[in-house]
Amino acid sequence: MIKGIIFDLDGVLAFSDKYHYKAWKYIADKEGIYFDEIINNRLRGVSRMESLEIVLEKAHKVYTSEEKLELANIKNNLYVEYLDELKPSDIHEDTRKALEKMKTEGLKLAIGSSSKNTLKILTKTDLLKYFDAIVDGNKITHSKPHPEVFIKAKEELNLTNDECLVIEDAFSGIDAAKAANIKAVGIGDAASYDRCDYTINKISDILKLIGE
Ligand code: B16
Ligand code: MG
Repeated sequence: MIKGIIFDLDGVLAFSDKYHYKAWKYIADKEGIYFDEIINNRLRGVSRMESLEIVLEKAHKVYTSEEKLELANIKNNLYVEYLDELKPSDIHEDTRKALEKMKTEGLKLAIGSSSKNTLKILTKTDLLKYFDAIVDGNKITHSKPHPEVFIKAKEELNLTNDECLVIEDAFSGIDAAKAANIKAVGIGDAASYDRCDYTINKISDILKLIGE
């Protein structure tokens, strides 16, 4: 029986993924590096520094560690500026209603995100109040596809693997859920991934999936 849902954040609950794209595109253009939506999809769920390594794959020069750190900082400052635009109405009505219903039904809810900006996103969008546990990029050593983030979220909810579902938009996130031995639900970009246990179109579909 499912007692808890572990949500990825960027690209699942909040559409902050579009801001990640804009900020990385700025870095790529500034450095004269080719970057498109397909490359961007590989950054989903992956940590900031690992994302930068993927962006730099198409670079024409080798970057020092200091240069990489500087680029990552510029990207993050820009991204955080974009996040200032986030507001509660940016969350899809279906998502907010589904979260309300999940709370009423007594389900435990957690965030399992690679982002170090999780708290800012949850605060700006007024989502913080729904969550019993938040495991984010500040609490983990290894980012997705490593299972650490979901194992910690499950532990913080005090539930077993079989009692949880992970909701993800990233291939790396689906791999992380499978590595944690938790059933993986794909949405958005990840819905085309054959490792998903289930796929959904919108957050309220989870309620149907678990028979609530
Ligand atoms: P930050 P998620 C991930 O969040 C994003 O999908 C990924 O694109 C980003 O690089 C990563 O967080 C780190 O984010 O730079 O804000 O720490 O999808 O796991 O919620
Ligand atoms: Mg995501």
